[in-house]
Amino acid sequence: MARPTLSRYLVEEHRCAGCVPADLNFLIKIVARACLHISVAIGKGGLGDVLGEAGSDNVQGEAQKKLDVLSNEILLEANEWGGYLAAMASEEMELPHLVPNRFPKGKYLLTFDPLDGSSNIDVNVSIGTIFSVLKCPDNADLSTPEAARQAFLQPGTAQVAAGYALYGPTTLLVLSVGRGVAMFTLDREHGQFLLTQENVQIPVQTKEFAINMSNQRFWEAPVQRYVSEMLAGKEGPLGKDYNMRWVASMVSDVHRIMTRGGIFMYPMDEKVRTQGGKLRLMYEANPMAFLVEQAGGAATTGRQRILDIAPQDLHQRVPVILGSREEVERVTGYHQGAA
Ligand code: AHM
Ligand code: MG
Repeated sequence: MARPTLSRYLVEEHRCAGCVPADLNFLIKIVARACLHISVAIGKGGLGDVLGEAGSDNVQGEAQKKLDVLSNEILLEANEWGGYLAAMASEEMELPHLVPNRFPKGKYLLTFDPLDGSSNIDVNVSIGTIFSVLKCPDNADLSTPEAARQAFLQPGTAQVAAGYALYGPTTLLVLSVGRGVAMFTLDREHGQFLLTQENVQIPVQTKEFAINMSNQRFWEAPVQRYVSEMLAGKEGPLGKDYNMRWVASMVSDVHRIMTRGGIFMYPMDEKVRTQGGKLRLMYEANPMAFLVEQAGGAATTGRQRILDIAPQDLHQRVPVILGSREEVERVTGYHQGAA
């Protein structure tokens, strides 16, 4: 039997669980199409004018790559006319992008990191797009981009869908509409995403961890303890040998965990303390935490479930510890013990 397309998957999810209304279905398909276009742009590499610096900084003060800017534009243009969105927010824009008045407005909000893993763009290592969908509150003030910020400040538990596209040897779309996680592979010949795995489950235990070890001297005591116990291997208190991986593209590191388990940590450390952490809550931590929980894993800051955080700011940063449930619970327990 032919593999179901993304469109068919969404229709069937609606039919059996009612969780994908027509406008959400449309939204997800347009995001997927934008990801296909981003994938094509990335694939041009040195043959197109897509590599290198854009010559500008984003709101976080980070130098933007040409592909960061291009991916942001592709997502904005693709999504603003469809009538299902009220506004969009992105890592690359200080303020929300309101749907222009010439288009109808809808009931959803979309946030995204258009191209995650920017430091890997020019070295041909896998990168991705992360997105999250929220409902726009009925009484939201969308009169100006400044006012619209407030509408986005909802906890991760309010997400109605989240996903990522991974631009690797194959382009994948990994999606949850709140009933488990499904993976789709881009069929490049036909330009469509086909279902390749349903009901993704993250193994509860793991022997693989992902952390940027160069930050070791900045970590807090609970993470120091956990990593030193893992490094002690079979002879240590955890009684097993661990392996380490760090791609430095969150999408790739999370995808590995989705596929074969593991724990990913970008914890609080002294280098990032004043800004609250490294990764952004609204378009990195929340969508990934939603997907990981939907796949049976766990996601915390070490001190709190990520999806329960009440956001204070659109570009808020948080510590992130996610993946195989028992390992996340262990390191979260070390934080509680330390407190
Ligand atoms: P970006 O959105 O600007 O690419 O930054 C986020 C990335 C994550 O993908 C990755 O986990 C992390 O930053 C890597 O950070 P580091 O370079 O400190 O290891
Ligand atoms: Mg990012």
